[in-house]
Amino acid sequence: MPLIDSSPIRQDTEALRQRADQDGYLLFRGLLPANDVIDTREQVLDCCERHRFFSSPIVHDDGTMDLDRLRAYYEEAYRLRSVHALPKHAAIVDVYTRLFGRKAVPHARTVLRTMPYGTRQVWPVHQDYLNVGTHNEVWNSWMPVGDCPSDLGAIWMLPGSHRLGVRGNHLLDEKELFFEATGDLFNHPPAGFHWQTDDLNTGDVIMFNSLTFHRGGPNQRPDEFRISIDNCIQPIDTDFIAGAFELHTGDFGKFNQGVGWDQIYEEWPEADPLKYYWQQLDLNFADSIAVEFENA
Ligand SMILES: O=C(O)CCC(=O)C(=O)O
Repeated sequence: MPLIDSSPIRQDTEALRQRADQDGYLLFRGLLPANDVIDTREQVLDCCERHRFFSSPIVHDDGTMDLDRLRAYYEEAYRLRSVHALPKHAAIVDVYTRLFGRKAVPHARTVLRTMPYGTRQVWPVHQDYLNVGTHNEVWNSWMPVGDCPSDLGAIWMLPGSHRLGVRGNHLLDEKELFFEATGDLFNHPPAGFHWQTDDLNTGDVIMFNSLTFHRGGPNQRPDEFRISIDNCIQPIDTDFIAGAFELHTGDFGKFNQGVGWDQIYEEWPEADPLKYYWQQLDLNFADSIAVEFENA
């Protein structure tokens, strides 16, 4: 089933809120200027090239990725200003300002994902509150960095599932953590909802509530990488966790170790307003909520 494009109701606050309440996600086709996305894509692909991703595969025979090479690449790509700027584009923030009815503050912890063909290390079904440590009006924006047909491994949504609230999650062991090559899921999506995805194009952005169940899709295109960025955001007067303004350390918790924003910003313009922007804001911080696992 295709995802619904909310572009026609983008300026209609009431309609936006109703759809957000009903579906737990909002897709906007062509929200970002294509040039900005293409420029980011070129910089990321250059980085892939420098790390020989195209000439020397980074996926092992068992479907796991070569984490040492992925880390070296990620730590370089994470310094690209456009990787951080794209998901904080005014067009995105404006939608959230309308949706929340007050200032929306993006997390600094941008996530760049570079998914090779053949890996089984694909995100399984989850709700983002697990990662963001809170769920009070937190949303995530997911954008392909370039065209992303569904077989390149777009994102899958379970519309309406946010209405279930916080659900017990299974703690997955190493073997279960990701899709197997068959695409079977190991986590347990709630019953009564229907998975939806779509071909996504340059400039499209999917926004979803941190309680909406979703998952990544496996990249089934040999020789191509699925490149995407995701970035959470929440209203200024809600509680933030400190991690929202820390560097993303990779899905395996071992990237960007011993690195701080000063290093990330090294090549950025000196008076760049994107640097440490959250320090200018009066924000409340709280501890992460305790996540309970049914099988812990
Ligand atoms: O990009 C993916 O494959 C998964 C992304 C995801 O789960 C997220 O952004 O929370």
